[in-house]
Amino acid sequence: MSKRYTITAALPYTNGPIHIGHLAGVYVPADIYSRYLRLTGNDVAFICGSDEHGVPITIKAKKEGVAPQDIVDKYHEIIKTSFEEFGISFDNYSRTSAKIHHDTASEFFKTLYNKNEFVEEVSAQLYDAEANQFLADRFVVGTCPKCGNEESYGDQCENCGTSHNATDLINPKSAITGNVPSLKETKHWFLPLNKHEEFLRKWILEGHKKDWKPNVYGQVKSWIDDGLRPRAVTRDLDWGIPVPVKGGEGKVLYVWFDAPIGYISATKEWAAREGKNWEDYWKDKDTTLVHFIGKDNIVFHCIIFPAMLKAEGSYILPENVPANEFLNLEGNKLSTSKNWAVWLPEYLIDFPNQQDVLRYALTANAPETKDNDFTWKDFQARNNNELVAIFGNFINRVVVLTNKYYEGIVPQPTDFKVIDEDTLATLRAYPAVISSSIERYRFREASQELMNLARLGNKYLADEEPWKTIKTDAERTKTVMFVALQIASALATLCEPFLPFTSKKLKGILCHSTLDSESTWDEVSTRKILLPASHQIGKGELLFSKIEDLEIEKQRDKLEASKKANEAAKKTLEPQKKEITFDDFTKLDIRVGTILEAEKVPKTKKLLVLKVDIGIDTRTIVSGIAESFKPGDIIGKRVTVLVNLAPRALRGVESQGMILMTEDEGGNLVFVNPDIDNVANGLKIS
Ligand code: B3M
Ligand code: ZN
Repeated sequence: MSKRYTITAALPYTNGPIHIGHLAGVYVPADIYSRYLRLTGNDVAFICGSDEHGVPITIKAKKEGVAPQDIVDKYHEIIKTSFEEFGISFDNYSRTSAKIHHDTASEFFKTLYNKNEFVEEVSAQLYDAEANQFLADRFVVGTCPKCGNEESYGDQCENCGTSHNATDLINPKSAITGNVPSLKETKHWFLPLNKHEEFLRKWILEGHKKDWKPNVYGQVKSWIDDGLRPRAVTRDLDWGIPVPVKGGEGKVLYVWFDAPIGYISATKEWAAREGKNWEDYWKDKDTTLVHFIGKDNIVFHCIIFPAMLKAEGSYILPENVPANEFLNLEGNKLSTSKNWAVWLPEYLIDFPNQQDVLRYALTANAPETKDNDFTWKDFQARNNNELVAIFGNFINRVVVLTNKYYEGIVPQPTDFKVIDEDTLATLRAYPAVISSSIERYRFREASQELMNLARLGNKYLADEEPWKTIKTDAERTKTVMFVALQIASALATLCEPFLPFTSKKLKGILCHSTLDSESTWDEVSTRKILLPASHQIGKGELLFSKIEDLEIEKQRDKLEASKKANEAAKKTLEPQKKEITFDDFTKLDIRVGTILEAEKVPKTKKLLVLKVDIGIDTRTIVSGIAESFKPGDIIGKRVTVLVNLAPRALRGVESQGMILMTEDEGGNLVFVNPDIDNVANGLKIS
């Protein structure tokens, strides 16, 4: 029975191109699912678009010295084009800078505001006085209060997935200047998640225990069990959707408030274009809503967005959120900023017309239940040993022999033996087998079942040996080739969600379009005959070709090069700071000194307490260098000291200055010291 589905795929941030991690985690499974639903006769809106707000984009723009709009325009085009070329069959790929989205998100905010669903509160937020800016989200890094990861962002820890408020971070530091932020009061609107806790508990913990993936359910449960707190949904930033209510001047919506609404605005845009009613896809209880996301997005899609939808009141909630785990690359975490990735646009150039190879390799090795590793060797093996040796080989034999023996005309079968009947019966079971895996979001398993169908074909040919019987038993050969052609036709239909380009090519070879009617997914089970006798098929054409070692080596060299470039980039220099006057400079009192004593500050990892002779006196300085130097090794070291820095207490010890440090080639801390020894302590640096 035809049903209506709204399928969403996480909106990628437009701060870089798409890589294999995004594809394996979100877009390939979402595309398989959507294509499958369409093939089985459902009404599908497969929705995505660019996520163009948020701090990562501002940071990228700052780094490149351009406006955020330039960054999003550039990557929106790159991402959209590469998805199209890769065969991701979105019904609409929109963007959150579109007017329709700004309007939709503003309206949504106003509705919640008018319903009193927000808590308005003035609170102290992290502020970087030098940058003259509040430090929201990725503008601040610090230690995660939950797992201790020292590089957690203000809104989320990428290590443990926890989402928190920036003020929860331990030892926060500005990502802009590196400064320790101060606190400054500012007004924000908070979504009181605590108010929705009961509903979330019932809806997910009681309602979806069985059908949600254990990794998703487990994460959600632990958050709810920890107790939900209000989350700010506005920010003091200048890039984003302006807060549309009084008092919101100069503030924007939190990117995670506006981005999921992007699914709704993209659906509206599509519906207007197609003459449909968007509300059918978001407000009709009979519509099934499914969000495809990566595991770092779980809290936003399972807790925050549903709470927003619930608070608004007129929307349906997701039926499932089949989040994947992460894909690593050759043993290391994928990273846009570290350029450790296989980028989709580059893949499309390096492997022209081989979209399906990557689709298959990523599906067969999808990180569905745990993090997985992509290796170029595995990619090569999936292609050479499965796509070429099993699928391609079977099709090639069937097509070549049909052309050779019967000039491409499907022969009339005669007597079916048990093996023929059994093979056809097994074939007819495949749609249900593959469906069952897909409907449970087990795409790896589904792809393996598809390959098993090709294996069935190969085994059948190997057992029946038509190339031998053609010399001895013409009638038997006809039946065997007829059966083999039915398998080929079934493969053409059933591979479509996974290998859409191959499906198209294969349907072309088998001339599906000249059939009275092509069998649907379900009819592969129910129709007795998929390719009738007398049907003319076309000439053979290779579906897949072997990938040689050389090509794989090239890709590995590329990764090696990006590793080196990344290391070099680490050493690229920070841009010059804001100009200062000579007077500013003369305020600094920097002198030569000698370290006389050094000791670890108890219970700290990084801190040493030093006694330093700076000529005018001997003073105590606490320095964060304990991970780089043993106390005993630095006694007697000549150092350069900023001596008139206001004293401050670090772990209960008053520090009366700062030792100047820099890094060597390998990124290790080193002292900045006079280059000859006979410089007296206390001499000023000028
Ligand atoms: N832009 C986050 C990400 O790429 C993101 C998803 C938004 S979905 C509404 O991880
Ligand atoms: Zn953490």
